[in-house]
Amino acid sequence: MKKVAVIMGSDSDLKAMQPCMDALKALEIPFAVRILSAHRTPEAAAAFARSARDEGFGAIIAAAGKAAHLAGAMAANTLLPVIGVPMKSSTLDGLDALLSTVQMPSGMPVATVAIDGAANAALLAAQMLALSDDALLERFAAYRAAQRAKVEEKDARIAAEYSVDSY
Ligand code: RP5
Repeated sequence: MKKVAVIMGSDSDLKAMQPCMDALKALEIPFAVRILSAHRTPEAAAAFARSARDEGFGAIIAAAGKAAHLAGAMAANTLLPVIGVPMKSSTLDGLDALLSTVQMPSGMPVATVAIDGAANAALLAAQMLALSDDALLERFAAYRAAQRAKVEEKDARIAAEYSVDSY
């Protein structure tokens, strides 16, 4: 099955990205994690993106903070879909990274999730891979069903505890 690449600009992004790895594991999607920077190791980052498809990856998740060009730099060097995760790692609380990641020029899309939206990046990658993987689609549907059941359980509990029929 296709793998997902989880690329981070720095090891300081690792903790915020842990929910991404957790979600990929929960969905039994193989993945690789690398620290590659658009600014500090630009050649290595470009080389990874160029070979990712041949290496068996089906999607790239790129997380970076501050002047976050990593996702865009990945997209520039691959035909694979790239999902950008803006990191909150700055005095601007991630707004800088959000704009740097989402504001791609026409013709070079990056699917940008929320600031620190690590889990959603994994889920979006899962949906991409599930387009051609029925077993993964079933696991993703089960995840959705479990999520729905949790909300329904909370709804029933809160409704019973807080609702008022009459005075
Ligand atoms: C970005 O700069 C990284 O993605 C990280 O979010 C931020 C800070 O990096 P460090 O200075 O902590 O290595 O490139």
